[in-house]
Amino acid sequence: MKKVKNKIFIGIGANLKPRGYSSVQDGLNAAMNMLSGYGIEVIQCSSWYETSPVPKSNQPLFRNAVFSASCDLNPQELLYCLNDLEAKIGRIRTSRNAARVLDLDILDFNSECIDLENLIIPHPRMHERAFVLIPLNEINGDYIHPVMQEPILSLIKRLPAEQDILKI
Ligand code: PH2
Ligand code: MG
Ligand code: MG
Repeated sequence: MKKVKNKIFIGIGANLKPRGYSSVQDGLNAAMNMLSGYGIEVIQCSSWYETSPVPKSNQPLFRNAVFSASCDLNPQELLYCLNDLEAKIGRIRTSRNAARVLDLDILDFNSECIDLENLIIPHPRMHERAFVLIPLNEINGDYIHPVMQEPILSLIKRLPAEQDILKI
């Protein structure tokens, strides 16, 4: 019998225009269209948001969204595919919070709690980031953080005030 597919939530963002693309958003749209080539089928994508960098810095503003998707990949394979797609768009990894042409982060995987050497799911900082919680709430208002066991609206209420986020 065929196993049901994994249901995942992914955060997507960027604050630099990739080489060969006309804008930050053009690079993000290209990435969204390349997901199916990895067996990642998008179910629903939130609106796009313009967000201030977290932590606050003089980096350019980000574009962010969150989407749900289905796949047959395990978490490690999924991470490998997302890193490969980031590299295809032209991401070169430098320091942790450096400006980037594409970032694809696994936020949630079947609501499981996963703690591997190179991969922690749910994303360990998602609960403190408006640019994740607000788009996630838009597509899944019933979301409950699998580690904290806290509903998404309650997490949003506890966000620090200084994170600017504007629906485009
Ligand atoms: N990603 C980060 C760090 N800070 N800030 C915003 N607004 N959007 C992001 O996607 C983002 C960030 C690390 O991945
Ligand atoms: Mg990230
Ligand atoms: Mg990342």
